Amino acid sequence: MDPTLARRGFLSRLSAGLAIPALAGGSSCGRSTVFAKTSARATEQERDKQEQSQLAGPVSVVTPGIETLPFELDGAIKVFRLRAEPVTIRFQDMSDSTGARRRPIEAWGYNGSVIGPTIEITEGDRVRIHVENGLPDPTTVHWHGLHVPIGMDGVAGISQEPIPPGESFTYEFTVNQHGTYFYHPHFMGAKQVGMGMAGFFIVHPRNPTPDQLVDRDYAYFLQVWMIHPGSPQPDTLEMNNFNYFSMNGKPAPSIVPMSAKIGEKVRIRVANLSMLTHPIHLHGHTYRVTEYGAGFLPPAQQIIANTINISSAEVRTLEFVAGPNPGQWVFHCHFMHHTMNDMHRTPIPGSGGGGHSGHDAGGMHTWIDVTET
Ligand SMILES: [Cu+2]
Repeated sequence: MDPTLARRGFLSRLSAGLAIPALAGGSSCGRSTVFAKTSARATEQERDKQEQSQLAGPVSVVTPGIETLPFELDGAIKVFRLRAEPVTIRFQDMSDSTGARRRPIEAWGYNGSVIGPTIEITEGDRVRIHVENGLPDPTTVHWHGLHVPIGMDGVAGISQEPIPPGESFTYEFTVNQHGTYFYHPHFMGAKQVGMGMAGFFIVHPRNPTPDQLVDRDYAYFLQVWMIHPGSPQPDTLEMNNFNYFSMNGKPAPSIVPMSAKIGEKVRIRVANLSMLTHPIHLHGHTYRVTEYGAGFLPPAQQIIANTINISSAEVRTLEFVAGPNPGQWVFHCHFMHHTMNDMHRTPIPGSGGGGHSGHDAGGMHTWIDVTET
């Protein structure tokens, strides 16, 4: 089958309302198992999922370690459910020299996950999103970058009253744009975003051109944290100093990595909702920056690079052909202090991939496993 037609077929099915399979790897709730095994298993499952998707056409977005939010159909309306709630996640406890211990972090997220599950739709879709507030504080949800009616913009005190604890609010709007967007609270933002609340909102183009199609489509969300010694709670008053740096709610070596075969076209969508800028670097490849978080850039405005700064509330979408050299090519923030956990240099024994003895870094540091077959 013509791969372009196959991909378009998939997008049609996506818009027709087939639920997207959840990514293996589960929520970001704590795991005290050996992370190397966890990561390897997640990678295998993710590879299986992607290969199955390829048979049917294009791939859906994979947010490594984070589920894609399922939906129900009410006529043509895609109905999603988000519950804002406290979520205990686990970061490396660097007081443990074996690297095995994890410390609980009392974060806030959605549906038991930090970051929240990824919403994935197609341009032209109408969505209804029921938001239940399971937090002790009021909250709202803002749809960052989407052209919604003012009453759906989620800004407390401006476009709606905040949702009290225990109550709900329903957002409904039609999305007539494509690109990589995200959702986050717009009530007590410094606190609630700082507690971890955010998630991807990804919109596929209704009629993609062949150059907008890829074989692997990944998404990573950047966050920073200040977790004081002995405290499980993020310090959301901190403005300058942070000691944990996460991608999809986990610092390395717990970040679920990517994979691709040589010759496959890979897309990585990176969103940053932290208080810092992150220069994101990929080894062994040159990527094309195809999006600044508002849909595809015209080709003449796309640039090539191997490192690009992503400032707060920005998105950069990077595309490249995997290879020609196989290997585990690391993908990380190049502020080296952002590749540490709690100001400690790793490696952590037993945490590496590919048979190596240990992961060389913490923080915002993962890789893409490029293989021959
Ligand atoms: Cu950084």
